[in-house]
Amino acid sequence: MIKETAARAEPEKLRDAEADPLLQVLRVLNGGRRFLVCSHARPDGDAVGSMLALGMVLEQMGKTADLITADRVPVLYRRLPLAEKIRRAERVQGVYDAAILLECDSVERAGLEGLDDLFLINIDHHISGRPYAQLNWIDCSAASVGELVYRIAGAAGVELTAQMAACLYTTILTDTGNFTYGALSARTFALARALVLAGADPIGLAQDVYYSVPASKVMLLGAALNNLQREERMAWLWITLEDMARARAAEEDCEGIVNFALSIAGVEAAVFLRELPDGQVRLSLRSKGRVSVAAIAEKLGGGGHENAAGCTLAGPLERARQQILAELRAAVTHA
Ligand SMILES: [Mn+2]
Repeated sequence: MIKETAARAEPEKLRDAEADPLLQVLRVLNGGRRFLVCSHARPDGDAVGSMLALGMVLEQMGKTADLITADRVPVLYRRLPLAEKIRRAERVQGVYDAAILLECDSVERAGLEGLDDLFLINIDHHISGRPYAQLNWIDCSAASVGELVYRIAGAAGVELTAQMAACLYTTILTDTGNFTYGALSARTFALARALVLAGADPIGLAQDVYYSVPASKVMLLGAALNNLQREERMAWLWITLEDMARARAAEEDCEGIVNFALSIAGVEAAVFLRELPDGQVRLSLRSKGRVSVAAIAEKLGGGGHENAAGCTLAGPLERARQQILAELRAAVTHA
């Protein structure tokens, strides 16, 4: 490739190095040799895509990067370039100059043992993001944490390869629900354009995510829709352990089911409840309009974005359902 025509992420404007978290991150990356890149347990498209892209950025910078998650990469994202580089582990071992945690609102969220002894860099775009690390960069205006990785690439001056662009495009595609929600702005589309120009294939990537769904997921959706209930501006649906077994479903098959409840006209808040093997209940909360599900999730020990959040409640399912509906009812009434 001719150097002059190589795609690059937009370079950042002149910035105050002391105050600027991006430049602080870059300084640590420039100063080190070996890095650990992690994201949250049960990784989603943003987690996987941004980990892979950051790994590529570091490699171009002449660094070594180990990519580790607590749970395996979901089937939908295994076709991303170099997805096989992400290793599943329960604990991290080895000597690293820093561990970069992508969209984890706490060290625990990574689900990995052994992170506490490392120099931690926390890069997040969630409203529930907390400055728990030695270095924190939390920007809620980013549509995906991949957008922040793109800015690292720009600041580092590395070449925006087609593989990197594909991973970053997927982070935006999935975190905005196919460009329909989240921190979506003209800037998001400008970024998507830059990534397509750099070689991301928007049709192919959308087909990998939205039209390559395992049959088990569609079966599970059927069971969930069978349990769909509505009360004025709220809708909810749930899955029992028995539903999971009958559909031969994996945990990742639950992703996105809540959106079907939210898609109903006139519904402003939706929740998907899932019975966990340990008896607890996992909740995915979504809203459109003014209802903040982040506030509700945080109150119940979880976190997330204004319109997309989650938390885990004590079981049984019926009790968790009553609890969340009471919270949602209050929030919808006051919104
Ligand atoms: Mn994200």
